[in-house]
Amino acid sequence: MKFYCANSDFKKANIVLAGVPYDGTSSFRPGSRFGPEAAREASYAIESYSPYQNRDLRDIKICDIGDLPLSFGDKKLNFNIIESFADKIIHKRKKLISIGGEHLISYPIIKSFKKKYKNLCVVHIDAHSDLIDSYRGEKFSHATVMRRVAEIVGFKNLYQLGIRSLNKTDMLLPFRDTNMHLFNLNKAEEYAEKIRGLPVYVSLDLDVLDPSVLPGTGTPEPGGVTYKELLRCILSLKELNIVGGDVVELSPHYDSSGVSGIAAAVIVREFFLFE
Ligand SMILES: [Mn+2]
Repeated sequence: MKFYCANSDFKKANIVLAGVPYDGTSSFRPGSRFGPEAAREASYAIESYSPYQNRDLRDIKICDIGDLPLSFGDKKLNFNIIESFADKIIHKRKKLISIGGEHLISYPIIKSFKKKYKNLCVVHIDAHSDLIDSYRGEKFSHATVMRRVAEIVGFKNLYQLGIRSLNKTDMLLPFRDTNMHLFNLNKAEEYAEKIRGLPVYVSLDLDVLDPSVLPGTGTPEPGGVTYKELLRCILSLKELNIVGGDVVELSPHYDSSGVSGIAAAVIVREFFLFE
């Protein structure tokens, strides 16, 4: 199944959508490997037209290339598959939008983008800071991913929003005051002003939403933002030079209503329409 209206030929497409169904380091409950398919399925329940942007998916060329063929257990092998795939898409000058999978999938993708864009900025929207240095002995985990990303792009080029679950030590990081905004998304516009013109990668962990809005995720964290707040934040980034992005941590089986998949599908649609 392809994402709704994402049926362009690869050669003609400006945007490539890829599913990255990996959840090997999920610390609490796995299941995000089923995220990409759930988002695709849910995309048939929404309209191709966005009233927020007055644009329609039918008017743009998106190629859903399906899910990357990943291993369940071999993290390094998966990193290689994901990174070399991203390399190819970037080389072809297409915008890559990925659906996770757990948050760790952002690491090999951002590594690839950083090779191409020396001054890459990352906007990270999430309930969790994902900044600890190692989680239960693992340097590469969905709980450490933004620490690893910061090591690649530089802490000052990482902009965090919506964080409400973190370690006390995160509060002592030198970029805390300028680049880490807690509890809400109110600094999105200010960040956007700062990074205007620079190449930007947006990494969106859906658990930034309140669990009452999006229960279908692996590490739900109460006290989250509303759907409208997230949408407003996303739309405030649309004038930026967004070179790629991901939507991660949709874990559909924890939400029997299916509404989480629909929330993810609308967000992905809005990302597409930035183009
Ligand atoms: Mn998270």
